Amino acid sequence: MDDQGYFNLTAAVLVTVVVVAGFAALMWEGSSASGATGSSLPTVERNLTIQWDPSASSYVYSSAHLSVPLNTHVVFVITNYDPEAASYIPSPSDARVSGTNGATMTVLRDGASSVATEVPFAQVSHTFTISSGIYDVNVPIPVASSSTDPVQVSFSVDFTTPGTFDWGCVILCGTQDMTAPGDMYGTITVA
Ligand SMILES: [Cu+2]
Repeated sequence: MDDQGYFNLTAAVLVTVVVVAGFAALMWEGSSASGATGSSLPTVERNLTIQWDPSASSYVYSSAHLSVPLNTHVVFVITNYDPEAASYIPSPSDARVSGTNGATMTVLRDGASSVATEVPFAQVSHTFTISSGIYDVNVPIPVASSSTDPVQVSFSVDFTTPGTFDWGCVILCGTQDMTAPGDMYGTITVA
């Protein structure tokens, strides 16, 4: 190989390395941003658990009152231990995902993750719903595999308007008092 050929080969390898590295960086950006889909807002995470509460004799959300900073990309992770489906779902839209980034959620069950836009009626356990007019979010939470093998749902919402908004479960899921804070209802403060 003459000098010119060697130079061309070196340049080609260099260009390939730069292109591959750039593409890998793009892929990493996409995969690390958990539902961000291009959001430039800082990300915070909020975790909720739906678990059996002996004193309430029902499954309840772990936190009633949430707060998130204004102008953030909030990733919610909800872990559900309830294996029972709700007895009554008032509207078909209660079983569909709406108002989240991409109008999707990610479901993690038994180590397998999938993106979903709805949950079959017979498998809806609870919902996480905000109907404020400013934030209109509905996420159907599927049943757990068993009471010791939870299902995990994650989704993101960008909060860019301040205020305090109600959230709750909007289906008949068997809990005694649907309006008791800390049970199946609460508030989210954006400030
Ligand atoms: Cu519920």
